[in-house]
Amino acid sequence: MKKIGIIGVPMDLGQSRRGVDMGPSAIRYAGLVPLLRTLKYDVTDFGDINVARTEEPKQSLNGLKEIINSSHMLAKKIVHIKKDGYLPLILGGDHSTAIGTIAGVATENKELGLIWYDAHGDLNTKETSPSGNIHGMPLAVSLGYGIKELVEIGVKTKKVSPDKMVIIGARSLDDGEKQLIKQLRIKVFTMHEIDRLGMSRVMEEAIQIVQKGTEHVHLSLDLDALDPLEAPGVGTPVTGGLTYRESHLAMEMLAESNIITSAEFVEVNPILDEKNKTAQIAVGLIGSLFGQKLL
Ligand code: HAR
Ligand code: MN
Ligand code: MN
Ligand code: MN
Repeated sequence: MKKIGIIGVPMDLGQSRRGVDMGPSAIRYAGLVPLLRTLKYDVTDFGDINVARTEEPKQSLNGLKEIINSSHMLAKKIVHIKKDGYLPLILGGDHSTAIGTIAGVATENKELGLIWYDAHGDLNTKETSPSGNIHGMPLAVSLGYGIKELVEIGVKTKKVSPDKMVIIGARSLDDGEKQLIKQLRIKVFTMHEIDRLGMSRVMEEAIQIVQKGTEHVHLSLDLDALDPLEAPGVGTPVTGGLTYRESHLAMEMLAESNIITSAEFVEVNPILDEKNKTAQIAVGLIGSLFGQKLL
């Protein structure tokens, strides 16, 4: 039986709206573990990373120290459960949690494929960020750009190569992010490409790119990739997003391709949600990712 190890990261210091720290609880309450067990997985919930609490007023690079610490803890925990044969499934928390997740799943000698499913690029550095919020920076950090203490977490500084990753669902990119995308030639399926090609073709192309020459593929799914009409419980909603069905199709195609070796679901904010709807969507998507079928 395949083993899945769940780790929660109750982190809300990477952005300015409180409540996303309750995301891991909301996703658990929406029935994650029982669902994975009906899908015949051996599931262990390893609980939450101990994220430092602070009620300090928000400033630029708020929470940096705490994010560095919790990212180290998360990366270490992931390395440990991977050694024990678990597929790591991380529950956020804001997207700054991806810094620790990717540091934990990236290994020294094997290249990591990466799917970044998000309305945003999260490719800012301290210099390009319009907000100073660290949840807008984790993809840049994983590519080796940004604050040194964050880039240096884990076994190597550059965890992902630009040619082994894709961004899906982007519709809010800052100027500095656009520049980095062009400079590194990152493949971005914006909403425009998804409208034109359809999700089926986009996923076929994405799977080709991320699995080339790799044995590890990580999915980083930010719930704000979905349209806020369907998934309202997120801190930085952007209209014109992916539908529920497109997102399920994407997960179903990943399940069929059998390439995913780790995943994270982030940015669920129960305070902004409607009756835990967004957490329920997250659980449904996780179900599809792990092989749940309609028939
Ligand atoms: N790009 C903006 C910034 O850097 C907004 C980032 C919002 N990020 C997330 N993660 N919700 O995708 O501040
Ligand atoms: Mn052990
Ligand atoms: Mn994000
Ligand atoms: Mn986002």
